[in-house]
Amino acid sequence: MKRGCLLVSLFLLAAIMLTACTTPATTGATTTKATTTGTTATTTTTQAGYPHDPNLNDPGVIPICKEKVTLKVGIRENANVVDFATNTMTKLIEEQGNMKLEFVYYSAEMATQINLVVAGGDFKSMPDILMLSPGDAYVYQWGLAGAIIPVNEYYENSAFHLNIAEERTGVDFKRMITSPDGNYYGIPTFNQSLGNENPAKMWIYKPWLDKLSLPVPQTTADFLNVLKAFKTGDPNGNGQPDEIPLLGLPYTNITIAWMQALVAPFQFIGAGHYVVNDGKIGTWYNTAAYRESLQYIRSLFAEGVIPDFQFTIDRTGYNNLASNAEIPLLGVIIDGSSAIAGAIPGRVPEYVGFGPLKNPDGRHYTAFVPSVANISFMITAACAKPETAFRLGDLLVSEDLSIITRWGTEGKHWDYVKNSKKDMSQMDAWFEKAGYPGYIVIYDDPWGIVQNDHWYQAGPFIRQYGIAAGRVVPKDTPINSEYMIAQAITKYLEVSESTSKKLAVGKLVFNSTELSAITEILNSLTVSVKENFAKFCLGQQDINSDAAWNEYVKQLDAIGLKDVLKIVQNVYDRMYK
Ligand SMILES: [Ca+2]
Repeated sequence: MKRGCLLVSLFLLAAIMLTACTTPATTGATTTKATTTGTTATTTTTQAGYPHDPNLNDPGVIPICKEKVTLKVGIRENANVVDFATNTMTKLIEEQGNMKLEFVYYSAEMATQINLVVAGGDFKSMPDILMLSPGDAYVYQWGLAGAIIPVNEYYENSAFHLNIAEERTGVDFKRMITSPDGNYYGIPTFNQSLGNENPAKMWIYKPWLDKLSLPVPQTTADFLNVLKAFKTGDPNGNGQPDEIPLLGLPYTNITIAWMQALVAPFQFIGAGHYVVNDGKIGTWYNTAAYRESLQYIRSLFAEGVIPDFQFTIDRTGYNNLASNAEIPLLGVIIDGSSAIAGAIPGRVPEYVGFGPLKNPDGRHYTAFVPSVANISFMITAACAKPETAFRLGDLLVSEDLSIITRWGTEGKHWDYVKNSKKDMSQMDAWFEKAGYPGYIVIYDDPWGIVQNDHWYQAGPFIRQYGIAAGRVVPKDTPINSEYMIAQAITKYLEVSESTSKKLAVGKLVFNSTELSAITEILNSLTVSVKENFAKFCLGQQDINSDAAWNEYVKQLDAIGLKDVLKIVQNVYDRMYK
């Protein structure tokens, strides 16, 4: 009881602090832990008079149900989970919920299987709950068909952990799961990831800078000079002009890290097509600023500091050059993924993070790609206890279970740092400088193996930045991709926060009419943007020629760019205005 009271006080204190605080970056370090045991003194948004299912305790009270309730849960089979029915996480949930979970298994094609049932109209044959992320189009389609139910009133009256999750993340993720009819048809997975949100991070080979007595470049102009010096100064010392100053990963999508990093000093760029400016939807790839970035990138190709084979190299070719055993060949690597260190074995500590590059005229952006929430828990029309089912989903997004579903049993596989069984003086928090102090300690990571401790992230969970970024590691942990990201990211976070976040378009939920109107046009636009990017970079089209540029812009309009932007504007207004 004492623990419950303390936790409630902490929660209230945290809630007050969060109310007073409007900087999203600081909410990652929130230590709110609000599962209360056997007490009714909880804070909820429950409205007096809402006719709750009488078998339910107040939101946030454990157990959820007064009398035990059985729920049928539709879930994908997972070869890495021995048996959901006997799983340790299941047992914990059944205890906290006073529930019995009966699993109904589907194949990897679960979305297609469910869609067939929905089309057949036999909703009552479905389990009470569907745990999968079928994508917004299916969610809305199934909701309109009446196969899954809207849960807006439960968000309003019966949510507990969802409300705390909103405080933990500092994001109103409900916006991202709002269907075109205004309904929420489920509970989401929302995983805030610093690394993924900032995909175009840069590392430079420090021994070459030292050899040539050059400082770490800050601006686009510095950067060009450094790359030229790498090309001509033989910094690897073998007497051969074999240095590749900059080589990026193969250009496969409409954006790729190296391109984003080089466009960003001129024009904000995200991961897809759109940019928002004071509520107006546009794109990055038809602006005068993008043209300037192309002029800059063309100059890098013209100087030979990015090789022309950038546009033909594949991943194997890239890896071979990056990991060349005898002598280092690559000056700068640009990547967003957790595979960075794997590409440069033996040289990881020698590549130091830098950027984002500043434009000498003062422009400074990062490529910023906001984390999105996707529905991964739906209650079907077959469910006789929908509010109880909702409470199960609400429980799953509690901080504890959101960690458990990835890292296993608390106290055995991991602990919050405050409960650590390790000597914390021997542990490092790599992201502390970026604003994320140590938060959890992992003893033994049951991932990538067959196990029966957790659900392998099936179903919903919500994790704020501070969880993954707050993993502490033993001081003798070898430098790896995580370390590289931690070492590079602080400056990216600052610039994202100050200039780029507000230009990034978050999740857009389309209806099927909108989706079918834009899909083919977007595919054609992607092809055109990619082809023309390559041609301008390689000098096959002259970016300094107004005629060539105007022709490119005209081509985009002919494909239907304006039509797409008009539809997307409507969707954006519907969701965010
Ligand atoms: Ca050389």
